[in-house]
Amino acid sequence: ISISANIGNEVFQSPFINAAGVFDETAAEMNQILNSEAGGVTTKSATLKPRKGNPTPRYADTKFGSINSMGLPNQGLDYYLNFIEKNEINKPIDLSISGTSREDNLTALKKVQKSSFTSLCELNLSCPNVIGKPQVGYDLTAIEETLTAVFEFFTKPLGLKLPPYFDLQQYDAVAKILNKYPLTYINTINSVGNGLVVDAKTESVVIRPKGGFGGIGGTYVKPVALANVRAFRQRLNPEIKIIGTGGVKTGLDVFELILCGADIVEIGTALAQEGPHIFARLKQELTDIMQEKGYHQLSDFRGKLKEYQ
Ligand code: RRO
Repeated sequence: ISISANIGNEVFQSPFINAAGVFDETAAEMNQILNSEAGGVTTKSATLKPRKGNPTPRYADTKFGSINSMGLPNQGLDYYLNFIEKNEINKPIDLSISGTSREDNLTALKKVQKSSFTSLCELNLSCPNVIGKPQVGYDLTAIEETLTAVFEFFTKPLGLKLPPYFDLQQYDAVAKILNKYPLTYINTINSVGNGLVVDAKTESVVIRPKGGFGGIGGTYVKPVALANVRAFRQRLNPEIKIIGTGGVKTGLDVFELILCGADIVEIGTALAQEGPHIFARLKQELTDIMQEKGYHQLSDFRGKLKEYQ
């Protein structure tokens, strides 16, 4: 059985990697991902300069997932470019960029364009936690203007990290815009922004920033992730690949996202809770399911979700 998958010119020997923001702020963490059964590594969304992020506590595990308002703590783009340059990494890299303004995103992407980086670059248009900055992914005009500006100079493989959408006409409108550009992939979904978790015992919120509001991940969001992957697969040009992210905890979750059309999947909350050995478990569980169903490769079932006639 092969569980390899391709995005652009990159080959993932296994179809799962860390989601941006989990086990990827420092070189030590990224090396743990690279030394696991993960198919590649994603870097923490980078800004031009290092950032400390929001005040703590800013992440909490909950029964069915997590809530976070990290606020983009990261070591700065140069740190991640340097990590990639200095280490001979033999797995695909998902270099995540998340400037806090369009100008910063363009400056960052110009830097990536000039660098020796050749793997996948992902522009995060969906961070819900930078105080005072709405998610660009919910502003269709801003998406279009950003992409127009980016593709005037950017020629490396580019992906977009999108927020979850909840209306079928939103998918139509977003896909219509994305299909006009030479995107290599999208990554859907980011956390479900600005949820609220309550601790009844203390009668309090569980994270400090923004009065307790934060991005929700984990089991809660799996149906939203499945829907976003499926809806975009039905609408995007076939050349645009899809990274499916949201609520993956088991090999069965990986199977379901691929059935909806994901090329590979990313793991956030479950990786934060279980650590990088989760990838060995996912590999075992996914291959067991494929064996039982008689599938030899991911393309045997990718996107083949059945509907009632
Ligand atoms: O750092 C964060 O607060 C964060 C980011 Br950039 C993001 O894209 N998604 C998220 O849930 N948290």
